[in-house]
Amino acid sequence: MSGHDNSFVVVANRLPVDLEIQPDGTRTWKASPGGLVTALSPVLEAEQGCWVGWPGITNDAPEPFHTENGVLLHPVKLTDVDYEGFYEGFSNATLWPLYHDLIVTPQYKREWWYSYREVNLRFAEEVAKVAAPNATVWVQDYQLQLLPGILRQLRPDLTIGFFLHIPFPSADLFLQLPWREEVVRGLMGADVIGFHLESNARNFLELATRLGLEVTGEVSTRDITAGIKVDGRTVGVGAFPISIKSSDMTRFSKAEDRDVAKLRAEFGGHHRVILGVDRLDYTKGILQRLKAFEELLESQALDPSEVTLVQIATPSRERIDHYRVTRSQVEEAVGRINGRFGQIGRPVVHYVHRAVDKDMLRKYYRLADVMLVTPFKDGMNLVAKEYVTCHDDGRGALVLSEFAGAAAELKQANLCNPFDIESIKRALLSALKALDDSPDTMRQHMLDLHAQVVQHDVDVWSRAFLSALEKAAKNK
Ligand code: ADQ
Repeated sequence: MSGHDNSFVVVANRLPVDLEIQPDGTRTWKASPGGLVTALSPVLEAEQGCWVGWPGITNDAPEPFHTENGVLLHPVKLTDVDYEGFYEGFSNATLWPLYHDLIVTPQYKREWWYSYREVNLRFAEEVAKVAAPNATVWVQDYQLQLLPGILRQLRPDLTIGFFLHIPFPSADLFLQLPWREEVVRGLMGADVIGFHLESNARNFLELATRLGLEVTGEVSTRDITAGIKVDGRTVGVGAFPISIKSSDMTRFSKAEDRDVAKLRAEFGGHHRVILGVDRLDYTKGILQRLKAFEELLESQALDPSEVTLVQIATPSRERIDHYRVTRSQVEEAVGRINGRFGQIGRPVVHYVHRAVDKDMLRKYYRLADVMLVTPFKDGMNLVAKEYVTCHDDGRGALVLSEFAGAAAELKQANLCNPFDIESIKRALLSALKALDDSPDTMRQHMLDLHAQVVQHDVDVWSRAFLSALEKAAKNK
């Protein structure tokens, strides 16, 4: 499947780069944040495909252009009104909380739904224009769930895959959605629908049954053995756990390891470094992990002269209320903990609120003795996979929420329940203690985690999905 002629098209809400206009009018492109871009960029580069998406600023859509890695980017214009209704509204204040098991209450607003419908139609029209005859189109994520259905009407020749990057909730929760039939009908336009986990896929099949559709087979991983019958065809449904391009992460040169040693010295030599890396999102449980750390300092289970917490948080969805509140709670907690336990010139929590470049991020992963990944709910969580990929040296420990999709694969992690502060505290303390008391066991755990991700990297994910899609296309 080679896409030079637009025979392979990926469509996602956002392009892999964001357009930024400087005060002097200069236009620059910057990598856009998040896990979807991390996972899909290598696939598009390998396929030399076309990527249709929003360029990250409103009211502007530059002409299509090629990236230096040979991917054709095809920008779709969104107005301020679209951005508010489709993106901030329906996608991120209705669907995001609903699909993350109501960590905050979803808002159901008709104007947002109309905007979601309209923008999905616009994306579909763009794709219908650019896709070659009989092309394969791979639609990404919750912002574009109506696209498969619209696209099938506009271009019945296309083979259409859909992948959901976030969890799919139980039918009981999903059925709250006032436009539930329309969303399911939209998804049913696909030939194959992929989720991260078998449990997500089973939730979807149960929903289909409850909406009166006929379901066949049982769900499996990296294959299509279950389906839903609709309009005389069968939509394949399966689990495809996403991953990262491990070759970008694994190998550390001597010079890089020297940089890591320097960083360690800056933190005070034998200090234990605990790390968090997240988009600043209320689903990621950043505040809970800070509170757990604070309580451990308070009870003197941790000594502030021996541990440092580094929290790197990328700005995200900053105009949405819950994100603003989360940011201010996190920043208040950082200030409070440093005020209580830090020394002048030696904070106990280091916090940055910006994106860090990948090379730097790798060094922090390599440095960290314990990685804290504590989301309340997460489709997969690539940060956990990135961390263990950086530890072919067998060093370090991963504290991982049971509610991250990654927990299904990363079984040797120190699992915790992020809703229970005591559980986060226990997992962190036992990871730190085990690093001292049973280094050989911890080393074996880390090497097993590392091998799991390296052997199931993003190529395994995309190949499995695309070959399932190809099979479905042949059987049409
Ligand atoms: P996200 O919610 O964005 O992804 P995640 O999977 O952890 O979450 O991916 C985040 C990505 O952003 C990682 O590649 C990480 O390195 C990068 N990142 C985070 N903070 C950063 C920082 N400060 N600077 C630079 N880079 C940073 C969504 C779903 C996940 C799912 C992915 C992929 O919510 O559950 O795993 O899509 O499907």
